[in-house]
Formats: sequence, structure tokens, C-alpha cells
Amino acid sequence: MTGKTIIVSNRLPVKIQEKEGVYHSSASEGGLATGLGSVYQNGDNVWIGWPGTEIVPEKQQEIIGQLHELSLLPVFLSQQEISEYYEGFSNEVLWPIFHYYASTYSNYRQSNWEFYQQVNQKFADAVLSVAKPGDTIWVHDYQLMLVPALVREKLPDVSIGFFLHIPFPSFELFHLIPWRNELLQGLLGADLVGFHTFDDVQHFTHSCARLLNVNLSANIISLSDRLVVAEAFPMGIDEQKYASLATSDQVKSEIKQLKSSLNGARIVLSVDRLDYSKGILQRLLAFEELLRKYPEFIGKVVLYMIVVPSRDTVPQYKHLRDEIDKRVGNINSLFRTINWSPVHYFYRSFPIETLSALYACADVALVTPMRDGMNLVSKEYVASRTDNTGVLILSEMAGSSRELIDAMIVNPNNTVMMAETIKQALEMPVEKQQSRMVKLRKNVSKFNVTHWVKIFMERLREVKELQQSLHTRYISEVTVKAIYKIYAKTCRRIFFLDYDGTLVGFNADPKKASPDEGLYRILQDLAADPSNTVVLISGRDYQTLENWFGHIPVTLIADHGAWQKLNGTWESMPSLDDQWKKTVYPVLETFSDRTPGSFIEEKTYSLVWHYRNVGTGLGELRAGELINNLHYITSNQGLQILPGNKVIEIKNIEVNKGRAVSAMLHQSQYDFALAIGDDHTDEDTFKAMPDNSVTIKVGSSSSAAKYYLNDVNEVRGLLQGFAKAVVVND
Ligand code: GDG
Repeated sequence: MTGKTIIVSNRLPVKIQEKEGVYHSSASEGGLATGLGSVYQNGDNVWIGWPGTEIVPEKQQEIIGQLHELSLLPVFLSQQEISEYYEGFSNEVLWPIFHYYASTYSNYRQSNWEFYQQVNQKFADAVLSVAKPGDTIWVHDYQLMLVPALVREKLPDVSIGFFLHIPFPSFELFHLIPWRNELLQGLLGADLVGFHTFDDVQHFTHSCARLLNVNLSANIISLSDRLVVAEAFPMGIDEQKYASLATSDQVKSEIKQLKSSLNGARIVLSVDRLDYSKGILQRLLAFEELLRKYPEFIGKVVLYMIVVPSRDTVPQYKHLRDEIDKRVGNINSLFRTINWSPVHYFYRSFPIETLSALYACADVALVTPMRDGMNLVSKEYVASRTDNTGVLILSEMAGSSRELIDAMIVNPNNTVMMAETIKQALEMPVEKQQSRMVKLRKNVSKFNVTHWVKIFMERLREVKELQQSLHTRYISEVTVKAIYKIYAKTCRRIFFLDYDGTLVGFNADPKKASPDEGLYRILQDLAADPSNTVVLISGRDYQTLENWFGHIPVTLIADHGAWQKLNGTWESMPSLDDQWKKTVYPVLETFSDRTPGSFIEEKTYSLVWHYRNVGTGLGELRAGELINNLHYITSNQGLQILPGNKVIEIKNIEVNKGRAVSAMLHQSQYDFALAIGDDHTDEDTFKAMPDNSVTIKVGSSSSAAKYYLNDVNEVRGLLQGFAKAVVVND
């Protein structure tokens, strides 16, 4: 990579603290800081973010200087910006919705949204103050979803990646947010949008398709100027750090102290930031259930619960803290003995060495969030188990449960089952613990944070290359001029033009997509030149083509080549059979009955199932099912199944546009041949064209065509130019 890399996140990877008017910075141990350390501390690279505290204006220059030494660039935020952008919008709108806490905790205030926009602009300005074309920018997390588009606006060709650390919710939740479209458009400023899991990718692409009406093909979103790739990159940790910490002298002595303080009681460990998404209250209920149902554990097991203070200025978090206090008090008062307390609860953070000692000591780690993007604690526990013992109980709602499949997976709402699972974990024989832990450790070690950074950056480079290769295929003005020049010098020319999606846009009712005056004029002008043969080659039935174009001097090929109008009369391909329709029609009928908005079109030699008016998602789902069913029925019947633009067409294998095109090309010698089309069926046309011809696909997805144009308007513009081309070049 040539340019520098710029990391952008809400918080810088250092903590700034003020002591008697002097500011000090100390490194933060977060997973992101560790993983990206190797990136931002290299060459000209830089990390942009908020220093985590309000800095008075007269001290800002000094802080900029201090942080510059560490390759960091601060974005200063006022108290009001922090409370509206960070606490108000990020933590009271995005966080709850994205963690499936819609109605209870989300608060939609216009002024919070305005501050979110304003602060995102501030971050984008900071990026733009250092970014140059050729640089790579990697933006992190839900606080900065608008930054990619804001940067793209000013630096259209720069490489931008975005990674979301929290889950992306299903459409049903996401579309509740009043500013959902703006948020998606912000993200689509990136070239690559990364998530922890494949579910998140699907939720995101689905929301884009439903709300923005963009073209979606698997995980690729096509915009008019670019394509954007969405992909899962499960984040890892610095597993070696945790493994070696666990065996360091300092940690060993902490382990000793801890063990002696517990009088041989076994440890169930829980570590989280204070957050309602972490399932802390449910976990306490499960532990209480364990003690109630299995009193043999009284005096033998403790729940060691660390809750790291976080966002406690937000009212819901304060309330949660009070609830935890109450429930811990309740359990302790119910079960405590003279020399044993069931819950050891700490509402504060500890140095990493203490955390590591706890990971190394804990017989069971109880990681049961209600919803979590990934959850690094589960991976840190695994990495710390250097002797391969210990049991991880993991919520199925944590992103990490997709990878750590050898954990004991639980539903965090099922407190009864969680209690049973804790019991099983405490009673699990060592060999069984080891056989599970070995597999878990392999996974955590292979997919570590360095690997995560590496594959994200590699993919971002690949996406840029993909975009560039497509870009070169887009017909530039220079190419258009060259085509017009050749056109002007030739005298036996043929044009194969598809109709729907090429010459006219799509309409919910196919009958309404009729030609307009402008299109008639373009075709008539083109056909007026005696050197030109203009062929309309469509999947439409011949009656429709006759009605629409019978009166103008163009050659018509209907039904993908099953019908042709030669010398003024329509002729069908000889010896085509349509008996198969009797078996296929009832299948299509069943699907139409089950899928509101879909309908069947019958043509002479084909049947078409249309699903343009079916809700997004359901249409695609049914289309997939239909294709599966049809494959079974149509095998050995000489039929082909053609998925098109919101249609599935079934027809005889002999009928395809390519055959019709070849036949026409053989009838005469042409010195200029051009074909334009937009869907699967036009690929046969492109393949049948001679090497020196001009083939153009409408839309930028992969194709056998040499070039592509974006839409119908661009096609019409190109065709209009031919009439003028001759005049200019004469
Ligand atoms: C977000 C997403 C996603 C905890 N207590 C102490 C301490 N910690 C450290 C842990 C761990 C980190 O905090 C917590 O990370 P999680 O991943 O568990 O959760 P979030 O903070 O909610 O993170 C999450 C993550 O982003 C990364 O993408 O996995 O889903 O919500 O590293 O070790 N560290 C120290 N003392 C403590 O007392 N030093």
C-alpha cells in the first residue's frame, strides 16, 4: 500500500487524566488498541479520536503536541457534544436498538441527532486535515457511522473501511430509527463494511436493500459510482499476551493470594462493563437458582463478579447498578455462612494482572450476555487457560458463540437451564474439560487480533482493486468517442438491443413499461440510416413487440429467440415442444398462491414467474425455493431455468438469444456490431458476438460484456450520439 493508514474511533487508545492542572496520558489495554497498535505506530500512520475527557481550550495545543509524539490526533469535544452525541444519540438510541432493546430504552431526540451529525463532521474534518488521495482510512463503531460518507464526499477515491463492533440488528428493529436511511448512507461511504458475524452482514445488506433501493447481489451492494462489500471479520484478541501473563510471576503471586482468600471454594467468574445487554441480572438469578436447587454447593462455590463502571451518567445504567446491588445483597443475605459469601461483587476495574489471575483461577467462566457483538472476555478466558482446564459457559447471543462452539452454549433468558449448566460445568471431569478447551484455544490462537487486522486490510485492498477493474470497464467519454469514430467509418452495421431494463426502466406491471416518444425517436433515427440494422431482441411475447414496434423499421426477435419477424411476418422456431408446460404450470401456480404479489406470465414457448411486487426478502426466498423445485421437475425435459431481474423464466433449451443472434450474424457480413442488455439472458447475446464488436451491460455486475453503463438514460444517450457521430465525422 502506498499511502498512510488512518484509524478513526470515538476514543483514542490512551487515557488522558488531569492531576493538578497537568494532563497525563497512559496507554489503554483495550483489544482494539492492542490489535491496531502495530498499524498506527508505523511511519506516518495516525489514530484519530476523542481523548476521553473535556480539555480546556488553552490546554488543547499542549495536548495535541503530546499526542502527536504517540501518532495520535485528538478530536476535542465540549460537554454538550459529549452528552448529546455520545450519551444521547450513540448510547440512548443506537446502543439499545442495535442490542434489541427497542421500546424500553431508546429515546429519539432531534437535537441528539443534530449533535451526532455535527460531531461526525468534526471527526471527518480531522480525517480530512491529514488524509491524502492514496491513503487508507479505517473507521470504527456505531458512534461514527456518518464519517465514511462525509470523508468520501471530499476524497472520492480514497480507500475507506468501516467496522461495527456491536451487532447490526434485524430490519424490524433498525427501521424504527427515524434517521435510518442517513445512517446507512453514511456507512455506504465505505468500500468495505465489516461486522463480527454473518448474521450482522445479512441484517445490514437486507436493510440497505429495503430502505435504499440499492442493487444487492449476495454481500455486494452496487451504488451508481462504486460497489461496497459487506463481510464478517470476527475480531480476535492478543492471545499470547493473555497466555504469557497467566504464567508471569506477578500473576502467579496474585493467584496464590486469591486462592488462599477463598478457602478452597471453587470460582465461577463473571466480567463485564456495566450494561443491560450483558445479562448480569439474569446471571445472578441463575446462580441463586443453583444454590437453591443444589444446596450442596453452599460454601463450596463463589460467583466472582466484576462489573466495570461504564456510562453511569445514563439513567438506565444507574438503575441497573441499583438492581445489581439489590440482587447481590439479597443472595448474600439468603445464603451467606460465617466464613463464606456466595457473591463477590466488585463495581470497579482492576489492573490486567488481577484480571489475568482471575481468568487463570476460575473453574468456570460465565459469559452470558443478552446480546453482544463479539465478547472478548470469553476469548480472554480461553487464552488464559494454559493448562487446558476450565469450562466456558457462553450465551448463544454473543457473536463469539459462532466460533467458540466447544463452549457450553446457553440461552441467557433461561435461568433454570443456566443453573443446570453451571452444575454440569462444576462437575465436568478434567479430561472432558481439556478436550473442549484444547479446541477452543486453537480457535482463539488462530483467529487472533493480528489476523483480524490483516484480513480486514487485505480485503479492503481487494475491494479497491475490484472497483478499479470495474471502473475501467465503465464506458468513458474517450471510449464512446472511439466507438463513434469506428461507427462513422463503417457501412454495414448491426445493433442488438434488449428492451426491459435496457431501453426502458422496470415497472411493477410489465404491461405498463411501454415505449415512450423519446425512445421511438431514438430507434427511428438509428434505423433511418440505411447502413444500420436495428434488432430489438427481447424476452417479451411477439404480440407485445408487434403492438409496440410493428410500425417502425426495426427487426424484432421475441420470446428470447423463439419468434422472429422476418420480411414482415412472424415465424416461430421450428419443432419446439410446449407440452412440458402442463407439468410446470401447476408448480408455478402453487408458488403464486403462496406468495402475494407474484404472478405467472405464459408465452408461446416459455413460462415466467414474476416477483417484482413481492416484499424484498420473501420474493428472493421463494425464488430460491422455486428454482430448487424446478430443477427436480425439469431434469431430462430439455428445459432451462433462467433467473432474471425479479423473474424466473422456464423455457426450451434450444431457445436463447445467443442462437438468434448467431443466426442473424451469419446471414450477412457486418463491419460494426453492437449489443446492449441488462440480465442473464443477454449474456448469451454477448457470448455470440464477434470479438471486435462492442458489448455493453447495463449495471456493473459481472458479465461477458466488454463495457458497462449505469442505467437506461446512459444507454439512450449513447444511442442518440450515433446519429450525430456520422455528421461530425463526415
Ligand atoms: C464492544 C462490544 C465486542 C473488563 N474488565 C476489566 C477489563 N475488561 C476488558 C476485558 C475486555 C473488555 O474490557 C470488554 O470487552 P467485550 O468484548 O467483552 O465488551 P465491550 O466492552 O462491550 O466491547 C463487544 C467488542 O466491542 C470488540 O469488538 O466484542 O461485543 O460490545 O477486553 O478484558 N480490563 C481491565 N480491567 C478490568 O477490570 N484491565
